[in-house]
Amino acid sequence: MTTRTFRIAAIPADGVGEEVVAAGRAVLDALAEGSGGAFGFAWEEFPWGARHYAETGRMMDEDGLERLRPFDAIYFGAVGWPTVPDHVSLWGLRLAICQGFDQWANIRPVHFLPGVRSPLRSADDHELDWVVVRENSEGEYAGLGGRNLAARGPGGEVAVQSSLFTEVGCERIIRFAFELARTRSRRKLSSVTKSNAQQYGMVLWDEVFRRVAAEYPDVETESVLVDAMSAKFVLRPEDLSVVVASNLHADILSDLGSALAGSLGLAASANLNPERRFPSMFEPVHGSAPDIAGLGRANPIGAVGSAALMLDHLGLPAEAARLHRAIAATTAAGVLTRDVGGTAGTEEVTDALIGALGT
Ligand code: GGG
Repeated sequence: MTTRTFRIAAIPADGVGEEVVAAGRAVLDALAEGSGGAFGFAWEEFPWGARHYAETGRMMDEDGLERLRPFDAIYFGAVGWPTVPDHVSLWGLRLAICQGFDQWANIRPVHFLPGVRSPLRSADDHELDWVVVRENSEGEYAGLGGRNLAARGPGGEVAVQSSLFTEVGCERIIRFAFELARTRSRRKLSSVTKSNAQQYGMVLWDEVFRRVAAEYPDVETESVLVDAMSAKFVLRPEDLSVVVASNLHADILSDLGSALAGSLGLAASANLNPERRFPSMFEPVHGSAPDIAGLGRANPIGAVGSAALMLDHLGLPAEAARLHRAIAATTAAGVLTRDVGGTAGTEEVTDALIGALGT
């Protein structure tokens, strides 16, 4: 039998990131062990994050991207800690990797899990099965702008934060979302902007969307303003399939989506460099949750779902499907952390997931 060993860089980073990455690694190693040697993982852990910042003044080493480049994938935890300003920790690590490796497509699936209570499910028996596609390289997160302390005299500081929308950037993410919509049973793509109020970049986005849509007559489309889409998430969830939006809008909508599915702790994500020139990065949507860090209470399902997205990317779709089945079997059996109404700790859920790998 041919053994394929995948080189994975693990970056637990901050807070509950450590607990959920450890959980995900345990589940992936158990999966590999059960494969009879068909595949395996060679892990290298990078101790970057807020602690590293306290010791070195940097969230990651200066040569960090060079060191990550040879890996098949990056498995990430969460970034952010009260001792470091949030914009410093985010730009110093997570965004440095996403932008440095041109991971321009951020995929955030949202769906119900058996046994998990949702504010939507109690209201009606809707099915929830969406993928939020987030433009991950420009938009509101382009890092453009500046502050002028002296602009208007004492107390009159002025700050400018610009968004960047390029035709190439809009087109590649919109095309990516159309291709994804084509693979789904409901072939529908919803594009989200605020182009009535933001008349340059988001109008460009809308124009590109219309132009690309003409090439996909088999995909139903709609353009919706972000405020209306927030309401639609709650009121007409059954009307959505794939949702594509800018960096900021999709960030907010995907948090709303995972809360509607039951908890942010369940949400998985993939930061993809679709051309595969650089490694892609897989991480739960949630942040570092300082309030519960170190208590063994973090929900590992977002991280394990992200591991499933990583398996798909590595060319192991059957193994990815096994992980998804294990997640559903675990929640259906009522082994749930507190954020979804249970009492189990991270380790108990992890053990249940490993036990359910045969399902
Ligand atoms: N695992 C995701 C994470 O650490 N998120 C922290 C955060 O603040 N992210 C902002 C963003 O996704 O733009």
